Amino acid sequence: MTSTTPRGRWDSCATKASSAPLRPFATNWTLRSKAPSDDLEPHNEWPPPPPEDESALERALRLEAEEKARKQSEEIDAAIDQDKTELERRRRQKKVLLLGQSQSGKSTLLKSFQLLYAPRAFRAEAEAWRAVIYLNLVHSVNILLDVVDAANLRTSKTIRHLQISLSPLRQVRTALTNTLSTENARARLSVEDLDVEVWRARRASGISVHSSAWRSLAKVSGPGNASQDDIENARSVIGACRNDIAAIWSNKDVRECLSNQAIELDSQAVYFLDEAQRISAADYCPTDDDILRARLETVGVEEHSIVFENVDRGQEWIWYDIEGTRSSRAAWVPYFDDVHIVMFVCSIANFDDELDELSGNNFMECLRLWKSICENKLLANTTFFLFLNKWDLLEKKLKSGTFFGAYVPEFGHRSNDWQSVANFYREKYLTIHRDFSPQSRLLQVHITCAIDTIAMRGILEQARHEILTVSIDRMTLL
Ligand SMILES: Nc1nc2c(ncn2[C@@H]2O[C@H](COP(=O)(O)OP(=O)(O)OP(=O)(O)O)[C@@H](O)[C@H]2O)c(=O)[nH]1
Ligand SMILES: [Mg+2]
Repeated sequence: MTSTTPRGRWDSCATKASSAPLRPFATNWTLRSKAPSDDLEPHNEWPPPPPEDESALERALRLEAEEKARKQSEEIDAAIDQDKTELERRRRQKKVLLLGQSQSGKSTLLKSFQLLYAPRAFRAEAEAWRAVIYLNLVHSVNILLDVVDAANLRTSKTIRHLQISLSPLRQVRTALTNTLSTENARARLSVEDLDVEVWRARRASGISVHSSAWRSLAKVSGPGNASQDDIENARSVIGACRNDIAAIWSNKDVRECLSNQAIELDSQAVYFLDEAQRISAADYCPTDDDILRARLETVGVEEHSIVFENVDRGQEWIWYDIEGTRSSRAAWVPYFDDVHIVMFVCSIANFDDELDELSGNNFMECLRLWKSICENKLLANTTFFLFLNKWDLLEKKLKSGTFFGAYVPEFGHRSNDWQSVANFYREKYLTIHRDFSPQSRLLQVHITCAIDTIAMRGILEQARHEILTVSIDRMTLL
């Protein structure tokens, strides 16, 4: 008869089954049976039958050992289940990389996607967007104040009154920027601060705030919290300035100044000034449209997990939203390795932005960027989506008298309407994709207005469907 105690037997079995590490309940477990007829016969039952001559102490020790083994086994089972779930989650996970120039609409596209497929998560962040929306509004008012200062309109009594009454909004802008920013982003904003020449040279915009900082605002609350105090202070100052904000925005001298100084406010600045009365009300809550319009320059790379709440419930897509400035592009490459989908966003409305002498206008710059993405070997097997975005602003620009052909001679004498221009873009981008891709690859092209939630619903649903279910035949093959 074996002289091992029950505990000793368990230890030896655990050692024997070491290929299924430390797993007492594993089905390939082999125990030596105590049957007298065949002492070496294996059997798979656990726990094994107790020895016939077991003492009370041995029994207590055996039961204790068995209980310990059972717990350990359950823990291993749970860990294996967790690993399987995690593996399955990762298998079903899609990784999406958003690429494109700054201000092309990458973050807005992501917001539209989240609004459509994870509306509860989208709306749960509404409170955090409040500070960003206040910042957008006061930033726009400050641009008007800067313009008025530069034009020296002090002769007008109304303007003088507005300059004084709205001056607290300068401190509000600084406080909100500090609340929302990292040091890095703050430095960038201060460079742009108060410089009318900068506004004149390019469109008036540029709110640069690191999102990882501001998103945490949704979670902090309560009196005494510095961030919340700043937001509450902003709310009350903006509320007190409510009528004067409307007054400066509708003032015809101010409008004239803007046009004399060739300052073109961005569409989101116009939106927030138009909506100032509603936003400055004491009971204001950010709407979906406000959130989509809010401008917050992406700094660095942001990773967003979107878990589908309705269709494909539980499925997770990881989005990498990347800063679009020219200087940041080297930082994109590490993300090329591991993504399933590239969504390239191109604004078709700012073809006339002049860059430096070497780069020419923005139309050429964006084509070059698209070419460099197409020919990148790391992305050879990735599915591509191209969003030719901001057709609404393109239409407005062309209707106001800008001739596309003046900036892109190759356009020739085609009709100067947004559809012809958008189709021209489409052809150019398809040709580059065909000529420079390392191998055949799927590409789907959409002409979009990322802030139009109804139109985006159809487009994003089509994109999601193509990614997940539809055969490759329906995609545009090279
Ligand atoms: N009118 C209009 N505005 C748009 C459209 N798409 C985006 N916007 C606005 O354009 C601004 C810039 O969009 P973002 O999504 O922040 O641009 P981005 O590409 O993420 O820019 P970076 O973060 O600087 O790289 C935001 O205020 C958006 O609301 C569009 O199709 N039409
Ligand atoms: Mg962005």
